[in-house]
Amino acid sequence: MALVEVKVPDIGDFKDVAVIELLVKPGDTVKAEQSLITVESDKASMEIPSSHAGVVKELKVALGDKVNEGSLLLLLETAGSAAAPAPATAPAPAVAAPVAAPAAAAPVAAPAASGPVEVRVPDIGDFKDVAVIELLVKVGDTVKAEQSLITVESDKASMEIPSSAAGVVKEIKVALGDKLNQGSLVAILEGVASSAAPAPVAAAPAAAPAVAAAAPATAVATAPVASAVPAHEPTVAPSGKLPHASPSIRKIARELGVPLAEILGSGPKGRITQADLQGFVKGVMAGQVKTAAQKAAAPAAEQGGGIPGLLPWPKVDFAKFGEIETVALSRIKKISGANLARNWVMIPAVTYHEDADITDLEDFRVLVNKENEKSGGAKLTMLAFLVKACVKALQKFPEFNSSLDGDNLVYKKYFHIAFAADTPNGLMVPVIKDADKKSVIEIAAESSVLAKKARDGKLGPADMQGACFTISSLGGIGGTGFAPIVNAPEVAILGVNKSVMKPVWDGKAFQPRLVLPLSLTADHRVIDGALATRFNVYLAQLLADFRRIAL
Ligand code: CAO
Repeated sequence: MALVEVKVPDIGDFKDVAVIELLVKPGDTVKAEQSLITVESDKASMEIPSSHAGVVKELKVALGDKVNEGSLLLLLETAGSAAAPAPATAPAPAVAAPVAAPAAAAPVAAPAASGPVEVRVPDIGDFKDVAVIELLVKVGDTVKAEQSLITVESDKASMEIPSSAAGVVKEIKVALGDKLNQGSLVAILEGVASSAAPAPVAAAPAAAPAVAAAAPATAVATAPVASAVPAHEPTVAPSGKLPHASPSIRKIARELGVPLAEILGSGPKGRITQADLQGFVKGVMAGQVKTAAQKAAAPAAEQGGGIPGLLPWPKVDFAKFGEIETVALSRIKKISGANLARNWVMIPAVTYHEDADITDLEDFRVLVNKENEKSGGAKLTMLAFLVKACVKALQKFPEFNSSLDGDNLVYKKYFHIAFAADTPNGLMVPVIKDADKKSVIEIAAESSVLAKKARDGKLGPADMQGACFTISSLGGIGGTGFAPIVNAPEVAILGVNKSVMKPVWDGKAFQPRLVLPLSLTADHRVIDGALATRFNVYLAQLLADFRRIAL
């Protein structure tokens, strides 16, 4: 056993940076390069990693302390004297590398007093091909010099790229996912005033394990709830996770006293965006979300899921009864669980069943697909027909295209239809925007692209926002009916199972017909049983004779 002093490594020009987070405590076992504390200057925050593996014996810093290169952070008990991989003052490991080379960074955008100004990525050190993960401004925004324009991220760190000039954003030259390097063109400003290119602002490295789903997603079989939750909706992250957020977000959170660790990030890898922060604050203000501190202070009666009078969850020592294995719930499951529970408890939902005769529609689908096989056209899916038919039904019954907002009902005049997609990362719910303006073929092609993106973990938050109504199709798998949970703030969801040939009485004889089981769950506060059944009957009529869509 040897006692090792872990010190702040080379952090470039950063001086007197404040300790804003202690990520370990005495007794914790840490790996080499594991983050120990987070420090922050006015420009950047960064995590200081451990130079050794071992057990934390004593912390030598407290929150608020100012540290510099060489400051003693903690004493670590290591396995042996030879265990030290590098002295603490050796060059900083990559995660703490001062990628934000402060104002010394070479000016990249040519200063200009007026006229268009090109803003390019300044010197970002050794970082290459960093992906754009957030666009922080949009065309038409007025930005100040040094205001962050985009966030980029490598596998080690994220940083904000600031504007080299003040002005109005005329054009944004990058998109989410683009890979950038020093000198890459970011935006064109209508120049008002300019300065030398400021330094990029390094944010804390991605602390949470990479989650392929960029936005909230659900992994629960009966409802694609969380995945369709708009990114701004207040969602609470499991506590104990390191918040993954840019310095500016951290700063705002600190100023407002917002517990960042309790916010669920909807950005890539769970990054907390400004919208997430605002959504959380709004949620707390509206009493829809409780912080951990508020929950702890709540009376015992409220402990059962926040519902007065509900018993707490039973605590059972299962090991007393046989062998067990405990596996932590995935992040996606935790998120979706919270959303499902809320929707289940808060929505008086009823499921209505209907059979649709899709014999002719399926014949037509097969025929068109045969034709398209020769011409190489897109494959028509039953889902695409369902989307189109649902749009028509939503137009006829606008209550289904609404959302409750307190005592008001908000009717949407647009028709964005979400569909559940089963992926290796859990259930994702991409949204086909303006489905009313698209043909069935276009919807089929778009849903196939979105489903692929979902399976590849490439859906962005925008792909999953704004839904009016959701279709959950288990038709490719089987089943005869189910009761999907309404995906708040939507008011209804359509479940679909596998179509089967059934004998259907035509008044004279039984005929073999292909029957598609529909299960519509609706929020009874908005939609009563008669309306729901009318919707279902109409939907079944449309599917039975698709010519009705043209009426
Ligand atoms: N009845 C009978 N067969 C059906 C069918 C139905 N209702 N729906 C699809 N099929 C068939 C398809 O025609 C396809 O057959 P072929 O390969 O011979 O053409 C096969 O089943 C597989 O289809 P699919 O379901 O993979 O494709 P899709 O375009 O119809 O659906 C998608 C796309 C994304 C909805 C689907 O892949 C998926 O992920 N479904 C699961 C969704 C889910 O988990 N929902 C539960 C959420 S909890 O509420």
